[in-house]
Amino acid sequence: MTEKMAATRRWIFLSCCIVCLLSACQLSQAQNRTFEIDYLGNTFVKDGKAFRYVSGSIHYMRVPKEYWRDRLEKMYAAGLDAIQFYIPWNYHEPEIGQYNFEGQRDFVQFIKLAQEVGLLVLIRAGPYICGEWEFGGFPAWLLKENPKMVLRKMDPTYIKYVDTWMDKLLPMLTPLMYENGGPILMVQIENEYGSFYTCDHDYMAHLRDKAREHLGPRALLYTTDGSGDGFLKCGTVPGAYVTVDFGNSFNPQKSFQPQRDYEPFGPLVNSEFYPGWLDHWGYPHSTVNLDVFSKALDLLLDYGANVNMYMFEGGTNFGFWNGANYAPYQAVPTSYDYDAPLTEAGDITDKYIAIRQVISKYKQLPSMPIPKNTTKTAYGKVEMSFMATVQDALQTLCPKGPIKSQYPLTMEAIGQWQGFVLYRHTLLGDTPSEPKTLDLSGVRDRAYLMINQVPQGIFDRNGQKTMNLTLKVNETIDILVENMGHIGFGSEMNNNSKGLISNVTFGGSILTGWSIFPLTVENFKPSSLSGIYRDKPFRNGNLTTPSFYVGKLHVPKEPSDTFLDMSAWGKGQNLIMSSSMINVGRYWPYVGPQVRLYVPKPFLAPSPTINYIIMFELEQAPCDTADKCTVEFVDQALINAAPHKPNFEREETVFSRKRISV
Ligand code: 6GJ
Repeated sequence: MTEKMAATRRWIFLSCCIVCLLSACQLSQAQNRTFEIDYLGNTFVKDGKAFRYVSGSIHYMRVPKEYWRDRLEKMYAAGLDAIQFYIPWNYHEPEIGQYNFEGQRDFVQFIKLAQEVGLLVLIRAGPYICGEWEFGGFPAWLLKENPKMVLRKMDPTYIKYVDTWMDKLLPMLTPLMYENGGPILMVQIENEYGSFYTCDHDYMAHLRDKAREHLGPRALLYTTDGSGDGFLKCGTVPGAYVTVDFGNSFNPQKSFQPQRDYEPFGPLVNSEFYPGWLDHWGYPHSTVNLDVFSKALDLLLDYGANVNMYMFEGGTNFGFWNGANYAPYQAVPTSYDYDAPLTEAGDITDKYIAIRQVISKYKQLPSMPIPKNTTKTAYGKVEMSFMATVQDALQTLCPKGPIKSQYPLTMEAIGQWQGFVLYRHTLLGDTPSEPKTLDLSGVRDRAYLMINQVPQGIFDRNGQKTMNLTLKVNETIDILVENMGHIGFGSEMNNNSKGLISNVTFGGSILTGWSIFPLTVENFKPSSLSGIYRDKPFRNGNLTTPSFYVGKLHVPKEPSDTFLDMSAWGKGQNLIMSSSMINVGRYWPYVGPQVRLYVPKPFLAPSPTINYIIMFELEQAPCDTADKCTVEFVDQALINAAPHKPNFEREETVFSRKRISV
């Protein structure tokens, strides 16, 4: 054997020894990592020592990934032990069997980052997550598979997709469990199941067994329900630790009594203690009193409870991920600020400072300084120019062309899970000369009626659903329908189809023969359509044809966060095309309470790249004169503007307007 061969053999042997030694160390480390419940001691036990956590909710899907570390470090600096967050099914399986865990969707990276920062993790794995997230996390393609599917029970057509998703998701969590060296302490199954009418104990047992199958025999599972025996009787399942949620209470003993009814021993846990609350379009911004909250938090910690603050950092609903609640239908704005201790832009608030002070009474705060707020820049006004009506852009927005159907089809039936669909009908045959009633009672959720591209009025599931007008032969009737977000809470989740969910009638007769265009607004390209067809949209009173407007923003070498003020505009979707196309979110300033959109630094590119600001304006663009056709980038948020007239009241005036034809 040559000297070289001997040296190689020695090197290989040495390497094997090192690998074995490291594995043994990791194994012994993992064997020493335990997270359990001491029922007699009424406490969690981590690595053999009593452990109480104070955690905060943050949603990775609502914070630009470039800012994940910034927010996590701020949460750690506040004195939190852990974070808690949902994993939305629809965010990771956008189409059946197609998965996306990359970039903004890389929750494994988010978990590892949390561990790196020094935070433990509580996972809320669903499949249902609520959270004011689109459809409570359910993929809308479930409604294509079976529009009559009953969610959240052992419905075979539902549970087979749940199993496939859980078989994909849960193995991704196993190596990240605390006992395996990761930061995950516990995994929640379902979400407030006791609040849902199906109350299927077999379903909860099925989810528990599925979680146990993948996470192993020692993983701690938990459930969360409203703090009431009525909720817990359906929301709990043996083998998953019972936790509750409730808001600002000055009587922890009373508030925790329902949990004690189901867990007579073990740690007390409030999994959703609310420093703030959610908003809905058209309703005042929700706030929670600082002093009341601080006192209630202090009482909880003094009582020895484990507490998760929902939300600690809300973030924002980029794109179409806003959810909705029902009673009546109420969609959630783009901002998910939640009056949280960290604003949607990650800024420190007085609530953050108060929480840090309260926590400091019960534990040593980390020595790290509180990270600074990010810079916000007012980039000023941007002149916008009309580019194209939605009809002009149809080829771009719907490259595959329309689906032909005798009757209108729902969005789900044509495979459109979010956003917009244009329904087109050309009037044939003789038509009544006098005005007749056009009935769009099946509108889900808002519709913009155009005839030969001239806007005629707005229909809303909460407001006007009919309109009297005359129609003439060969006129093109376009109905642009907007999905404002699938309902994510309550029994109406089972009645959640979008688009036109029933036939359109005119004078009592059903209109048949439709061309249905599913639209992808992110397909719009600023350069592709400029001035090809016309130099302005059609106008009817204060309504303009749903159209695209584009402006250019140049930012210096180092961009920063900013806020888009579009208060002179009506309602629509904002997109920014810089180094990529970003769907920033919905705007609806005249309804409020949100009037400005948070535009985080990662959405902008430095000069010489041009940041194309794209407004898909559905109702009224302020663009009769160039000096008014602007948007403005400012350095402060505005999410608590007093709502103007409720949107459908405003539309009454529109319907009284006489039709014009061109
Ligand atoms: C929690 O229950 C939920 O677990 N909660 C709400 N529930 C729905 C009530 C509708 C009127 S609203 C705020 C929170 C979050 O949605 C959380 O995900």
